[in-house]
Amino acid sequence: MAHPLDPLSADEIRHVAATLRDCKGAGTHWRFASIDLVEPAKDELAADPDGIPRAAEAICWDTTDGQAFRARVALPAGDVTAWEHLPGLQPNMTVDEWHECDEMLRSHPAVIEALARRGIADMSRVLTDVWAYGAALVPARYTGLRIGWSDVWERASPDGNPYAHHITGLHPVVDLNRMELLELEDDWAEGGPDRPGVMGEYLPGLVPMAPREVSPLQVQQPAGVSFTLDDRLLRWQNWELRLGFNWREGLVLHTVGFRDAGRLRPIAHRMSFAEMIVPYRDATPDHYRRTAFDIGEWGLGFMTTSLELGCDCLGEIRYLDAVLHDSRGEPRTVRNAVCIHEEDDGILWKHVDERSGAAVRRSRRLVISFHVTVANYEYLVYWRFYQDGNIECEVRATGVMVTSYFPAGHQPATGALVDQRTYAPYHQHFIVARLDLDIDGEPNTVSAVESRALPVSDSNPHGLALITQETPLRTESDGRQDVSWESQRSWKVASSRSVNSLGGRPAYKLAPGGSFPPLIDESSPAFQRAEVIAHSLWVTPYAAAERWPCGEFPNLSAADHGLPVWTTHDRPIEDTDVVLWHVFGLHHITRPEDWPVMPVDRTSFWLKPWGFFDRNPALDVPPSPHGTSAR
Ligand SMILES: [Cu+2]
Repeated sequence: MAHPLDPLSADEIRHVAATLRDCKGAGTHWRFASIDLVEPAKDELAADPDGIPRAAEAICWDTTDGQAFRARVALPAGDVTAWEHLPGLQPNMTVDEWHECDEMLRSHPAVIEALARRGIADMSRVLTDVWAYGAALVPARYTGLRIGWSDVWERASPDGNPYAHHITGLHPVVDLNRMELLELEDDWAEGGPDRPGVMGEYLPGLVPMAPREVSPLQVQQPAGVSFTLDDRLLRWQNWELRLGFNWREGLVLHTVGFRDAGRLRPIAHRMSFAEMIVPYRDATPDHYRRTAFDIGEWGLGFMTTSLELGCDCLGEIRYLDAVLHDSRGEPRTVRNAVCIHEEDDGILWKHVDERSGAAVRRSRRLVISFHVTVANYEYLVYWRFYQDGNIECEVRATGVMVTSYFPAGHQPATGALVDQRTYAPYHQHFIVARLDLDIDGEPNTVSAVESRALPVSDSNPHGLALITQETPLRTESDGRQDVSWESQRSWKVASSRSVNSLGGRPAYKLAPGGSFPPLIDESSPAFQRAEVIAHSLWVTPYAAAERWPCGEFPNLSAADHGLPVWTTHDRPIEDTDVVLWHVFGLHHITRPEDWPVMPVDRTSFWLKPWGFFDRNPALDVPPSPHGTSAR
């Protein structure tokens, strides 16, 4: 029997699509943007996890008139329990549209002719890449259409890097419902700049260099792994959590707890990435529309790719598949979508004593990861659990940067030169982690903790005294917080009920490591659609419906209908069930070393116990069996 948090099965997906075809006429001319599990609300789950009926929600639209609907379908009965019209809203982009648009454009006479003028005749080496829009940038004559705009790229050889040779100045604008080219922006001029000679390859055989020598490195666990995976319930070194997955957030961590002296203590009810905003900070005609919402527009789950043993993950691996669907409602399985494995992590703790010798413990961590490919870019997501109660969330960005070329002597100031007359625009990757923490259950209070140096005085004659100041965040306006170099601010999420053996409130701290200011004019359409990027932390009281910080439908959006709207009432957040929205990511000032394929850039945040345990919770980690010192 499925657990109420288990993702929809292939049969359930098929059943929902068939039901809506039969009962609502969502047939040939319709697309399914998403078919997803309706997750039970927190109180339902707490009351009786076995008695919760399963249900699905689907967002679908009629491509003939563009009208979108939200459907609820009860499972397994297949009753349509709700059917809501969503006037004026554009569902997320689908992979099918991306492919169908590419096919349409590559066979379109106007595109073929524009490329021929540039001396490009082999359409099998051409790739188009449709992007979603912000409403403010859509020409008024196309308002209301499901509109996209595209780049055109050419591979230098059949297997060459698809994103190495930009056809700068050529941009199709398309109606995705009619799958029609609306117009072809083309700045080609006789005698204009020719395309530069670029070395944009990364595959062996295409790269003009021999591979370096590296000796083999193997990871072995002769006695097997020390975690257990019972369906989707994962247990490892006192940690216990349940793994979810959906089209939008990709991996979801449910009911994360730590077994402490025989008691399972809750830490998080649910953790995931709720939005990713990537504004390109370049006003030139080739790049000004480029603000991606990789989660709300495309979906990390839909973009998830299969992982391969020995390449993506090393050692003793357990995988989970992900079951998704296409825009016709047909299930599609991503094999090995989520990887679970243990890693050695160097030293956990150590002390060398003259008398008793060295006592050393090696740290081990449990890693749960998935990889997404969003057209040219890859995001690799790692949730890591440690023996000392720490949780680390790391994202690595890699793949191929967007580039374009320019006439000699006219390099735009908004990017870095990476190859001959080729530059990569500066851009930012803002990720919004939604952290529904329950430290020792509910309720919790979040405080900002800051370090302050006391002034020199009679009691502080040497100016050494350093104290911390703890400020409880009482309402949502207090909950808007920024990182601070000056005060080394971090945020403490403390239980309002339980007390540790030292008399304090058990807590976890959110230690930011990858936050940066938005550095953007507030009148910018990109900012208007994603006001969440203004702060590194937002705190809200839990509300089941509040899941998408830039709104549920960021595709073609004009404003941010998420956090800025929810928080206008300035609700109390003290002593309640809180949700933290942490904005972190990469401020990507591009550089030649990121070309032609980018070595991973990393960003992360940590959740660290802070009085949650009475002492170092990793005192019981045994010494390594093969160490010469047995201590
Ligand atoms: Cu980047």
